Amino acid sequence: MLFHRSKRAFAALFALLFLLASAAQAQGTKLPNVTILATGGTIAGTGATSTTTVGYTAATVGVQALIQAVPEITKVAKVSGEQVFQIASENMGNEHWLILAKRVNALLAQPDVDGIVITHGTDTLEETAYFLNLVVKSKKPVVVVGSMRPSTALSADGPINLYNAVNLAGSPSAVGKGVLVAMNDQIHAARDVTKSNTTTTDTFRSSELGMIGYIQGGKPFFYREVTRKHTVDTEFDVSKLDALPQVDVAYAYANVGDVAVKALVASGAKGLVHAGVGNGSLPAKTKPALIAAREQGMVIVRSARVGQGIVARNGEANDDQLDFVVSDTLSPQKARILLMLALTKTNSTKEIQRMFYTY
Ligand code: DAS
Repeated sequence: MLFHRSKRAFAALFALLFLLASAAQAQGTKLPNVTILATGGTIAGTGATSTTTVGYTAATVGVQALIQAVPEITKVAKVSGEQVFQIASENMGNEHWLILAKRVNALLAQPDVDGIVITHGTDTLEETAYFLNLVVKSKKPVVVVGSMRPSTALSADGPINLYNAVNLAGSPSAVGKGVLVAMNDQIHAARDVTKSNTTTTDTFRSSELGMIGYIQGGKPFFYREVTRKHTVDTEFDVSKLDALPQVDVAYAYANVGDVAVKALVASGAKGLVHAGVGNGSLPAKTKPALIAAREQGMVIVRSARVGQGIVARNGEANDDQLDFVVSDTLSPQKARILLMLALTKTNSTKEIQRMFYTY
């Protein structure tokens, strides 16, 4: 009798241990839930032949086909896909950004979404990434990815870039890092990355400020943190916005006049970024138009076309006297994004300058 009881007790104990081991094993290999939001670009592009790496058509392959082309991603994440847009990113606009940002925030608020990958054209990828860096309200990873060769090309870089991006978006080490750009086995912070070459696969660079990590064998390795505020720490909220203020960029060069500045002012811009030569210098033929614009209430940001370095306040112009803002190290195209969002909060140049030293 005693033997039979102990036999039953042993069997029950074994069954319990087996269940616990299975649960632990399942927990240990629980795949992250990653949503892929597809917007178009070369990563979704097709060319006439396998050697067509320029002159292809961007934004033709749908999100499900992108996912099916890389079955390996189903081994590293539970992936779902949404086709948010299907455009070449030179056509990305403020209205697209607002739709995308609201969808990203809605998804990240769901407990069953661990991270998001956004497939995107490379031409304005850095701008979308920076915009999202300022308006996403979650610490969960958001990874923007593209490719320089269409999906039909020899050695297309899209599949491995997508595989890396999904791994990164599902990685706990990417939590709280801000919006990331994953290209060419590298991890870049949204604020400092830029497309630096028209066609090569290593085009995305963070140059002097440096990328923040690598992806090797599908695993992210981080080596630095960004110092500027992003995502949950920003003061910007687009959830109730249907439009963004018009902000444009005027480019400086030898012999430039004031035609472009005057035209942008006349078009109703609320803010103007001047992509100055050198340290954000203002050509004599342009300066009076910028001063007049400021006197009409436009906020003027002095940026620089050179690509690296700090635009010094009161350096090449008396910003205190002119009541101009300087862009710090932000490129003209990213200074435009921050100025647009700043103008949704304030017109105070003092406040806006603080924002340029904060984000
Ligand atoms: N036209 C480019 C774009 O969509 C193609 C690309 O590089 O993604 O940004």
